[in-house]
Amino acid sequence: MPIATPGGAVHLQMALLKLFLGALLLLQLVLQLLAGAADPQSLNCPAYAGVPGTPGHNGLPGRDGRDGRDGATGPKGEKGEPGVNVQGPPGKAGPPGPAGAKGERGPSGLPGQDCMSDSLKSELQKLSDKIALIEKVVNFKTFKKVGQKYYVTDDVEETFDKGMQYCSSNGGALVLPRTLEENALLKVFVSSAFKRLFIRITDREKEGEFVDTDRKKLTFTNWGPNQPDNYKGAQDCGAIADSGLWDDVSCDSLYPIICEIEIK
Ligand SMILES: [Ca+2]
Ligand SMILES: [Ca+2]
Repeated sequence: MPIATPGGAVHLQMALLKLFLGALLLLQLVLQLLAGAADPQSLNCPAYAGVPGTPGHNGLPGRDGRDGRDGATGPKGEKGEPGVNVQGPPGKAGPPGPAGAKGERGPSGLPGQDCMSDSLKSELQKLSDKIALIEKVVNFKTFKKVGQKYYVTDDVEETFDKGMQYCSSNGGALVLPRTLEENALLKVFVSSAFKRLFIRITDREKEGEFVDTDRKKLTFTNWGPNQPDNYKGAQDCGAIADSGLWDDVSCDSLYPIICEIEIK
């Protein structure tokens, strides 16, 4: 037995080292088996991962993604510098200025075109004339309608000729009854003081032949008994009494004047 020699001691140390390394390998194997029992899939994996390979090359860039949603509105930017030689939009209209001085009168224009028909103008003129006459009628103290005529009076007392003028200037004529009805109506104007009033007939042209002042023959008369008698040779104008009967009287007598105004 070479155990007690120095060379034998070296061989013993080497043998113990191999035994220790073998124990370590055995221990590692046992530990791997225990780990494999906990993860059955690892039984098929190699027990040693090996040395890591070299990194692969970078792949090709991916496709562009879709556009994202609009972000929030950013803060207002700073005011820009004023433009150079660029005109901006017109500003708001200012308040109206003070009125200017009145201009001079312009020249007269051409006469306007008359677009109213002659018949319409005629109707308007008739209407205007009627209104004017009715205004005159109602201005009299007393007026009474007789057909298309009005008997009017302001209790004026005049001679025959002045009475004729008075009625004419008022748009009418001295009265002359042409029917018994008109005659009856006219007598109510006769005042008790005068007992008579003038009617528009005369025989100045030919004594005893009474006509109206237009020299037209009378179509209606209502003479009293023995009239006209041309009393004292000085009765050339007609009158009507309160009885309604006619008489010839002096043209210079003063009697109430009744006018008739015809409204056609
Ligand atoms: Ca006479
Ligand atoms: Ca008489």
